Amino acid sequence: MYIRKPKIIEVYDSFFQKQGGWAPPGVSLVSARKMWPSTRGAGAVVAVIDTGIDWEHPDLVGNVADGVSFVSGEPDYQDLNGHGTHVAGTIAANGVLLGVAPETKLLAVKVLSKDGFGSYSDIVQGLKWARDWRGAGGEKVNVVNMSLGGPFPNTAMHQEIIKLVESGVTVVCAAGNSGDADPETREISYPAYYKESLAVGAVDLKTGIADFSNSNDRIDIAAPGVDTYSTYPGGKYVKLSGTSMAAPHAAGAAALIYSRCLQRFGQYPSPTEVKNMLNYMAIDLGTAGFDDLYGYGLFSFNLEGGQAITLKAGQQRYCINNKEFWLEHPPISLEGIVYAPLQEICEILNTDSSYKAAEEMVEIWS
Ligand SMILES: [Ca+2]
Ligand SMILES: [Ca+2]
Repeated sequence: MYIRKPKIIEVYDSFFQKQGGWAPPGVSLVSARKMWPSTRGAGAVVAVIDTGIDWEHPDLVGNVADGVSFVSGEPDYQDLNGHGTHVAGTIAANGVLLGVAPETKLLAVKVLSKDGFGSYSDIVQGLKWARDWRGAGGEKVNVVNMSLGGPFPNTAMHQEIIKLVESGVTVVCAAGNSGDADPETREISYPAYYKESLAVGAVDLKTGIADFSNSNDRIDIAAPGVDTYSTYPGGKYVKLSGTSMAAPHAAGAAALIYSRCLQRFGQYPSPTEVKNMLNYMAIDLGTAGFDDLYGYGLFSFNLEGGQAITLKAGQQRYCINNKEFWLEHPPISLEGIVYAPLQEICEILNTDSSYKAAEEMVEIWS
């Protein structure tokens, strides 16, 4: 069982210090901000099964409610790797950088060592700890994020995941990074491939599939997982890539759904309801309908469900579900790939359009 330690592309120490409450492009692409007027994730708890969390990071310190370490030689849940802190920030950073659910509480469940390795028995213990955990007010874990995986199934881990789901917990898993951008070849990783899990593939900020993202018949949804900005130990912010970065976008989205349902209906949704909601709201990408690369598509709180768009270079006219709309700037074609500005894509998809870096262009699928 392992994570691929992603290559750090850039480290930002000072750039973000000047910003305030900045939602990174991935958080914008899943349109988290559309949910924030009703909920920012309060009342939901997400357990991050990973390398621990840097609980002293200024953007995480308010949200890390508890933690535990099952890694021998690492007695506390401080993150000595960086992976878990990055995952945690995408779910619930609340400071200079904002995660998908900035008011959700995090539990740091360390099952992977500073080198990114862990045993199945440690992971099983971590999952059981998350299932048994109760907060001071009787809170329970709503969502488990597992940005980890391996090629072989493990019965004990599977049994524990089944128990979690039966007790009302949504288990969100990274689809895996062994992909080849080819839907015809299947890459399988566990726990993502268990039918009880919510398997998340990665797209880039242009909504194209990440070439490393596993493809198979149990991918649920895709989420941003390329050049993802998030928190890093030592008060830092870095950009990382991997399905490990995509899963926490979905875990944060699930936390928003748990929080909203509690607020609106006085009870939490079932994991099946959460999964159906995430799949329903996904924007259909790639070939029409469910496919092995994108699953049901890019998850976003567009709230319309099931829409697919087709844009053509040089044409301002486009259709969503047979309804006609017009673009301000027609998409352009570069080396055979059609691009449109990210801001316009956000508007078309009815996602958060607050991300306005003019130079960012988005690849258009057709
Ligand atoms: Ca493949
Ligand atoms: Ca599709």
